[in-house]
Amino acid sequence: MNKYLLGLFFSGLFFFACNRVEAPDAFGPIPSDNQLRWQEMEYYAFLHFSTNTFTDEEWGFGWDTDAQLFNPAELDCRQWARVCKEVGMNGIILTVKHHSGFCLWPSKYTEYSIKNSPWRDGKGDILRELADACKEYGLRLGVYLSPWDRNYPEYGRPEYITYFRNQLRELLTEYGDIFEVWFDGANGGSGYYGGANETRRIDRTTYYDWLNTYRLIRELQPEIVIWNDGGDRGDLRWVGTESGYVGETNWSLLYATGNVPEQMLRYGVEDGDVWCPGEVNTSIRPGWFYHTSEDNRVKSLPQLLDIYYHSFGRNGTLLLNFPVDRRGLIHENDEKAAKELYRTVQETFAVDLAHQTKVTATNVRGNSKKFAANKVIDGNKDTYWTTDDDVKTGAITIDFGQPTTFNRFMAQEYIRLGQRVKAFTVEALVDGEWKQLAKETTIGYKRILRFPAVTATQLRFTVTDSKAGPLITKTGVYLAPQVLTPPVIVRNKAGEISIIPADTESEVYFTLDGSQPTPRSGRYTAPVPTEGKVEVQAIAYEPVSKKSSTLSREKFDVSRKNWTIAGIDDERAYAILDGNQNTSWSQNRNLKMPIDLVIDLGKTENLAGFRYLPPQRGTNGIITHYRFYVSKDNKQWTLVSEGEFANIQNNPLWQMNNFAPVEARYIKFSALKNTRDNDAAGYAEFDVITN
Ligand code: FUL
Repeated sequence: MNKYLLGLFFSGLFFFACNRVEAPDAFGPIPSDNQLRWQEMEYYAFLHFSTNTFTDEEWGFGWDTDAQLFNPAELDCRQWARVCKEVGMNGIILTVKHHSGFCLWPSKYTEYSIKNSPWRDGKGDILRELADACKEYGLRLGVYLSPWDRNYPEYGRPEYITYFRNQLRELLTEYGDIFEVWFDGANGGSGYYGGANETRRIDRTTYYDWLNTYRLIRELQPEIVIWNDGGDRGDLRWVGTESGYVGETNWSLLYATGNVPEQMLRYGVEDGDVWCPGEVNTSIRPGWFYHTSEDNRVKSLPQLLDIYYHSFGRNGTLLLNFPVDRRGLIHENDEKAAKELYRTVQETFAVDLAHQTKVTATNVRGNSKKFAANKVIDGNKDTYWTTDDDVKTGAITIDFGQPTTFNRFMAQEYIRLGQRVKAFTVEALVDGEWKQLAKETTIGYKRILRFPAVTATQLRFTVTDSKAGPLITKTGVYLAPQVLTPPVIVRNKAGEISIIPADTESEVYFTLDGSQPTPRSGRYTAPVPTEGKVEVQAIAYEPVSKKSSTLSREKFDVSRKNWTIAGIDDERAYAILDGNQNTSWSQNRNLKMPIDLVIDLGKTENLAGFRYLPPQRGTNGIITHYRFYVSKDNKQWTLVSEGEFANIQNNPLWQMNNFAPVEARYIKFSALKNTRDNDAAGYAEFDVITN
C-alpha cells in the first residue's frame, strides 16, 4: 500500500471512529413531544372576550348580565388572526368561557351563550370562525375554559363536572386540532349560580377530579398540552405572576405531587421529578378585558421588550393578551404596540454575529466532529456541542476575527436530553483582556442576555456548573438597536411633579398643556409645582443619537395638598397620598373588617369617582370588596358605590370606580374583605376623580 492510500485508510478509520461516538444518555426528566412542540412555538396570543367586554368588568357575575348585551357589530376573527400572524405569533388561545359562564360557542349544554345574543341573530359561532381564520393564517388554536363558573346553577356540586366535561368534549371534537387547553385557578367563591346568588367554596384539589378530565382530553386530542394552575399537574405551569416575567433561574422541572408554592412557580425546581415548563401570561394593557379607559395605557415598547426578554429570554414561552374590544376587533393601539415590538425583535436578531466565525471548545465528546464546537452555529436544532461524560464544565470561544460590537448573547440547550446547565459566564476579549459580561444560572430551551454594548474580538461562553455534560445546540451574538425608556411621572402630596428618566444619559422634555413634547419644549430639571388638575406628557431624549423615547403621559386630579387622614395620628399613613406606588400603609392590626379609611379633602369637591392602588409589595391587605361613602360634615354619610375589585390579587393595578357626581368634603372607603380573608386593609395610593 503506498503512503497516499495508507493516509486515506487511516483518515477513513479516524472519521469512522469519530462518528461512532455515542450520544449521551438523557439526564433527569425530559419533555414529551407535545411539550417540545409547544416550547418551540415561543410566542402566541391570548384573547379575552366575553360579556365582560360590554359591562366594563374583569370578572362577570353571570346571569345578571343579559346575553342580549353581547353584540360586537364588527367582529372579525380574520382580523385577530392577521394581527397575531403579523406580529410574529404562532397561535391563539381564546377565552371561550370566562368566569361569568357565557360561552362564545353555541354549546348544547347551556342557554348562556352567543346563541341568545343578537350577534349574527344568535346563529353565529365565534370559535368556528376563529378556527377557520387560524387555519387560513397558519396559526394553532387553543381554548380557555374557566373551571369556575359563576353562572351555572350546579356549580360546586358533582353535576357541574359532567357539564364541564360535556363542554370540553364539544370543544375538543368539533373545532379541529387544539394545541393547548387553559384552566384558570381563580375561584373567588361568590356567584349568581342560577339565582342562588351566594358564595360557594370548593376544594381545588378534589372537586374537579382533574386526572379523569385529563384522560378525556388526551383521548380526544393526543397532541394537546394542558395548562392548569388549580389542580393536578398539567403539562405546563403558571409562573406565579401576571406581570410578564419568570425567574432568571428557571428550571423546567417541578415535583410531580404536592403543593406548588410561589417560589417553585417562579423558578421551577432543580431536582424536580417531572418536566413542567413555565408559560408567561400577561396582557398588553393593564386589564385582561377591554376597557375604553385603557386605550392609552397599552404597554410601551420598552415595557414589552422587558416582557420579551423576561419570558422567552428566560426559558419560558410568552402568552401575550389582546383584549378584544366592543367592536369585536383587536384595537389599533394594541396592534401598533405589538408590531413595534416585533419590528425591534426582528431588527435585533436579524444578524447573528457569531455566524461564520471560528468556534473552539475546551472539550469535545470523544473528539468527535458530531459534537464539535461549531455545532452551536450550524443553524441545526438537532445537533449540539457536548463534552465527555466525565466533564461537566467547558467553554466555547467564538473568534470574530475583528473587533465586533454586540449587546445580546443567546444560548440554547438541547433539552430533548434534559435541562442540565446550572451556571455559566459570558466574557469578552477587549483590548487583549477578558472582561466578564455576565454570570448567570440556568439556560434551558433558550436564554437571552442583555448587557451594555461592548466591542471585542472574541467571546467566551463558559458552563461553570452542570448536572451532566452540557448540551448546547445554539449560541448567538447580536447588536440590538438602542431603545430609550420613557420617563416615569409622579406627583407628590404637595402637588410637585417629578419626571424621572430611566438612565443618566437622556434628557427629559415635558408639557403640561396636552401637547406633544419635543426637544424644543420645556426641559425638565427640577420638580414642577402644580395645582389642581393637570396632564403631564414627557419624553426621554438622547442628544448624541438624537433618539426620543415613546411618550409618558399621566393625568392628575385635584391636588391632595390639604388632605388629612381623619382619626389617624401616624405620619406613615401619608404614604398613601405621596404619589409613590412603592410605599404603602396598612391600617392598625387590631381592627376588624369592615375597616374604614376616612379622608378630609380640605374643601368641598364635586366627586365623580375614586381610585385605589393596593400595596405593590407582598400580598397582605389587598382589598377585594368595599363600600364608598361621601359626606359634607363627617357625620351624615351617603353610600355612593360598593362592589368587588376583580382579579386584584393576580393583577394588583389601580382600581377605578365612577359614580354619579356628588358634592362632598369627606370620603369614607370601607374595606369589607381582602384576598386572604383576614383583617388587614392596605393601600399604596388613594385618590379621587372629580367632575
Ligand atoms: C386570571 C383570571 O381570573 C383573569 O380574569 C384572567 O383570565 C387571567 C388570565 O387569569 O387568574
